[in-house]
Amino acid sequence: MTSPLTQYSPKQIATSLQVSESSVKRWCDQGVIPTVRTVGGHRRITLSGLRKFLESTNRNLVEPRALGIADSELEIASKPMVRRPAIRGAGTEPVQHEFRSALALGEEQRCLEILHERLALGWTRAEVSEDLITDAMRGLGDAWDCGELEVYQERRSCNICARLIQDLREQIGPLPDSAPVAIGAAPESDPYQLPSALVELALRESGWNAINLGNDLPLSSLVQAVQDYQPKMVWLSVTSVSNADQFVREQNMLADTLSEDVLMIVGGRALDDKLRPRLRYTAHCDSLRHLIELAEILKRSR
Ligand code: B12
Repeated sequence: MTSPLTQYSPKQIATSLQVSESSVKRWCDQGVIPTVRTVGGHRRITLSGLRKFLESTNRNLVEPRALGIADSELEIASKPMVRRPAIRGAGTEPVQHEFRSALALGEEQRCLEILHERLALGWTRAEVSEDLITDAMRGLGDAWDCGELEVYQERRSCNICARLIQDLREQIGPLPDSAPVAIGAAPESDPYQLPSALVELALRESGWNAINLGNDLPLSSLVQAVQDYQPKMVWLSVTSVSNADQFVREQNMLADTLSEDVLMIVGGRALDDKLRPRLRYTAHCDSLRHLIELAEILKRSR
């Protein structure tokens, strides 16, 4: 049985919470985690101090075994240390683990804080979104596929992400009238909302007056929008295609209506090696980072 006075280093605590060691040290120095010092001045956290921290911040341990705490000991505290869901994903950084876990639990405020902490470190909104939101939604999708997540958790996560993206978008503020216009959407029968919203965010951040026209948009309506907006760029985000022949026909019709100086950028997980060669477009991007690099080059060359 672990004693309440057992001491842990910030590194062990960081691993158990799946956050960075520097976050733990900061919390120690701010008094958020009750801390004792060794004779040599090193920070140490007792099990009872850790419990107080978990209670006051409504957190749970992700990896209790990093502290040598057995499952049977998890309920020794007045409040049980409930194991947070460890959602696997491509991102291995502690902050990505924490974001995925907070999102799965519906902790919107914590997700927002994590995004803002990253922005404060100098990351762009596009980078932060791709590293945290895209990564987490993919991880949650896999967890749902493996039966480790309830459908409602996936739906709730999607709604939270839509609000987080909206928050990041609002921070950018209005763009000058001289900003080049870009419009885009996810095509008819594609229910996915987040990718096109993220493309809009990334483009706005790099100075394009980007307008996301949403998901499940008939391409004939996008053709009309091209006439109304006279954009310099049109994007399509394609995650799901129900009828490939019809999609190819309509996408090519859209491409044909664009004048030569209008860029057609396509992306999305449905554009595989079979579908892509059948489409007409200026460039294919598989990520926001890729898009930004391209958008910067294009803006400079105009
Ligand atoms: C949320 C979600 C849904 C929601 C979407 C709700 C909404 N309002 O958006 C709903 C409930 C509709 C849904 C339904 C289904 N889903 Co679903 N879904 C997901 C999930 C968990 C997240 C999708 C998401 O938003 N990802 C985050 C975005 C931001 O990431 P992204 O799409 O990769 O986009 C990035 C890049 O690709 C790129 N990009 C994308 N587009 C573009 C465009 C341009 C121009 C550029 C530059 C870049 C770019 O940049 C983006 C940002 O980084 C995924 C898991 C996953 N791997 O993504 C499953 C997933 C896609 N779904 C899946 C399945 C199976 C389904 C259903 C069949 C389930 C069912 N049995 O009903 C249905 C099918 C619906 C349909 N008609 O196709 C599978 C697909 C498996 C496959 N073989 O294709 C996945 C992979 C889950 C899984 N692991 O099994 N789903």
